[in-house]
Amino acid sequence: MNSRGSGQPGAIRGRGLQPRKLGFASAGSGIIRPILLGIVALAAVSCGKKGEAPEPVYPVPTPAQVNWQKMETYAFVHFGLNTFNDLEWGYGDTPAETFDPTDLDAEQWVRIIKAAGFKGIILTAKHHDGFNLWPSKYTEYSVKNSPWRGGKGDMVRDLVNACRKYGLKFGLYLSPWDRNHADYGKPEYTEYFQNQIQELITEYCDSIELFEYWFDGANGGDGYYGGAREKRSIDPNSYYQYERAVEFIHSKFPDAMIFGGTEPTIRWVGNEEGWAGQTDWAPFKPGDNPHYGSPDGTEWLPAECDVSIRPGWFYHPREDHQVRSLSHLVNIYYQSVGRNATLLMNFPVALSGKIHPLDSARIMEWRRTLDEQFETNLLAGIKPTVNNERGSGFKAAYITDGDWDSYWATEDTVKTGTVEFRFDTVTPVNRLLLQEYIPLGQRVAKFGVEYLDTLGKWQPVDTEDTMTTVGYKRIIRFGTAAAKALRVNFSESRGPLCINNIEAYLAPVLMVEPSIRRNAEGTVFISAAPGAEIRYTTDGTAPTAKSPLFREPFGMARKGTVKAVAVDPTLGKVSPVASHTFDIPTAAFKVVTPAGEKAAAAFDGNPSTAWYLLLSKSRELVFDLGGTYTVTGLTYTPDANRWGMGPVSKYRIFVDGREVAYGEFSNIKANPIEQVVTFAEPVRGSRIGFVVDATADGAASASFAELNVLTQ
Ligand code: FUL
Repeated sequence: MNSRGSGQPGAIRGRGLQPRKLGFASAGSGIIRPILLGIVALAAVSCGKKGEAPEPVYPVPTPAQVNWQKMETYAFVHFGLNTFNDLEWGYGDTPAETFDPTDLDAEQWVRIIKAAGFKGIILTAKHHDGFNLWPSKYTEYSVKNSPWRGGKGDMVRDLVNACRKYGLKFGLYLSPWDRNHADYGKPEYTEYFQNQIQELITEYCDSIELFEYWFDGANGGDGYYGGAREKRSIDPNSYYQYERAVEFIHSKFPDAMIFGGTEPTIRWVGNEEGWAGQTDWAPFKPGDNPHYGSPDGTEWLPAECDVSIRPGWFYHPREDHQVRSLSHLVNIYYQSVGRNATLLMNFPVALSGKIHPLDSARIMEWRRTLDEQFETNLLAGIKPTVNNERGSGFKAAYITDGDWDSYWATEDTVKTGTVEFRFDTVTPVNRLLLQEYIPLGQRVAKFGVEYLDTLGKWQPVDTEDTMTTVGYKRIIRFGTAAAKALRVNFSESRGPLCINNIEAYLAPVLMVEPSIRRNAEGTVFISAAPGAEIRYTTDGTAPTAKSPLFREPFGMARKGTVKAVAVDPTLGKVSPVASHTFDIPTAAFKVVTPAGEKAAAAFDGNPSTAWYLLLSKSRELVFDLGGTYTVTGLTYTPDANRWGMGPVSKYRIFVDGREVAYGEFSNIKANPIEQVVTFAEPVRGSRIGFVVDATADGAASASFAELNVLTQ
């Protein structure tokens, strides 16, 4: 999550998921309660079936943890002083007066988030900078001292009202670390922190269900601290008195999930990219890798994948072109919800106080795509055959009856099993969704999936997914199989199998246009969404589903245009056309100045790599073309990675020492994309000079992700 993690062995860096007091230590209600609840829940489960339900395989979830996991996806909103100061972590001295959204509309957030299928919203009520989005009675550093609505605004209240109006669950993020507060690090701050938790819970959540409280794990360090401007460190396990906070939260909202702190009921997955391990156990013990958990975990701590729809958590205009792609966001769904975790998707609310249109458009594309991919359950109503049944109360038919609480179970001595689904006709299929009945614990440790092909032979599905754990939900993607039947072989489990749901789908291939690139050697690479065929042309004509099939990278060390489409081989759908015009290959380019530099990353055809020109060494990059050409211009791409720097803003260009162009890339800081310079007239030459007169951010080095020449 961040470099400020506790860093202690076994602790979860940056999230403060400290080794929790295990067993029945005097941990207060924090630990005993979930276990007691879990036992009560199990009693209900086991008495509700004919015959005996399998013994639970501990640890097991509380009913509240089960209901939370059933939410599957919910939203994060980062909004505050950082938004108006282009920051991710405010130092604590940012003037409250800079908080001034022009058109704040929490209902717009809620409408978009609900329409995209998310079940709740967690708001950063106070981030590390200490600025409060509600007019707290405990501090002046809040919206009440901002120009927004003349100091009468209340962001938390607006969002609670919007959530209540549209039926969305509400969650609170309250950064324990406060870089503004003069008393941070002293006992007085702990009281302030506790008071604010109580203030938010009692005065804002009286009319809405609080589903999650988020204690950020970033802790301690340098900050403004009322003007002290110093470094302050604390022991998060004791200083914030999390047990006290959780006791209060659960006194009002017993089912609220706690993220972070010393009494968590869920765990951070361990990254900010939105993926859980392919093997992902909800059972967890201190020292486990949070991406995976472990089968001998002592507590039920399911993983939460938090990720932002853009590179940053807060809004930055320069990231408008970096909203995650549709295929990336779809992949995040499969790698979080499809791997026994939940997805907490962040929306950095823009300067207006609304979710940016690019973000809302992309997340609605995501929603439509997922609805398409999971439109028709091909196993609905099919009664599977199994190798073993525990009795009529746990029969195989429960796997496809659509009732989450009915499940197939094997006898106590049977920890492996095969479930077979027969189709009436040959059925194309490429997704399998499996669920375990987690109130009895997480069991499956390994499984396999086969299909009966048209020749009557069982074949393993063609997948890159590792088929180990299942848990609440596991979704396997595989090459479209023409199946007469499907078979799941559960080969390892921690106890008798308890499978409550299996579904299968034919997900259409994602019809996003392919990406085309060429490396320095002139080799062309084309990629598209999984399962797509790629059809392409190299003569500039528009490709169709009948154009040549792209099977492997091919050489094109010449000028030319490659066009490509993705084709769904089952449904015949064709994506929009991708097109890339390549000029002379860069393999022959040789850097002359700075001497000794190769600047390979500037000429490798891969915009995600970049070379930096140290301006104190040389303000000019001179390179030889390896031949004489009629040059008409060039293209320049700065380093556009999240922490990329040094985009060139002012430049001059020379051909064989003669200045042929100069100018500025005026919006390059906000939009660091490929820039095209066209010369007033074509120039014959063999040596290009690119002089950096300024970088947009004043960096000491200028970044070159790509540099190409345009020739006649
Ligand atoms: C991290 C914070 O430091 C980030 O700013 C962000 O709030 C993320 C969700 O959690 O610990």
